[in-house]
Amino acid sequence: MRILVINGPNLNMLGRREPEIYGRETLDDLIALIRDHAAKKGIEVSFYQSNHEGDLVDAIQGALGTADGIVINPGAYTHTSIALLDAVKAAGIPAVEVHISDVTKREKFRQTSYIRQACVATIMGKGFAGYTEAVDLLAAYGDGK
Ligand code: CA2
Repeated sequence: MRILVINGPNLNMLGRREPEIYGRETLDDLIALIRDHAAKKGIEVSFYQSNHEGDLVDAIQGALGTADGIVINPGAYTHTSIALLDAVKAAGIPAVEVHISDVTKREKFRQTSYIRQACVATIMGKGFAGYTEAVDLLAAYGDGK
């Protein structure tokens, strides 16, 4: 099982601003948490972060043939990007949408998710634990196939 974990715009700023929403831990801390969790389960994980929509599209397309599942926090592109939705559909790889915060309890503009309709599940409001839950979900999904 190989899982690609993708983080979108501004998630490289984790731990540096807005700790009341996103916590005090950094993107490197998040990567270490997922890496340790996956290693215990024998799951191969790789990581990608970009602030650029087209680069995220390229990363999703690049998962074809190299990953069996995608965990994606598209950041603010969740709420705007049909290109990311199309990329997940085109790749045809099971994907789980993750948000650190509970977007349902935030501003109205965060209530739309384009990518959601191409994802097998959405996990939100669980902090960094949402990513490890997504890894487990994809592993179980893969076993069921
Ligand atoms: O809750 C999430 O994970 C979000 O995907 C995070 C996005 C936001 O636009 C979505 O609505 C919900 C923003 C990521 C920004 O991350 C920052 C981290 C630290 C400091 C500033 C921004």
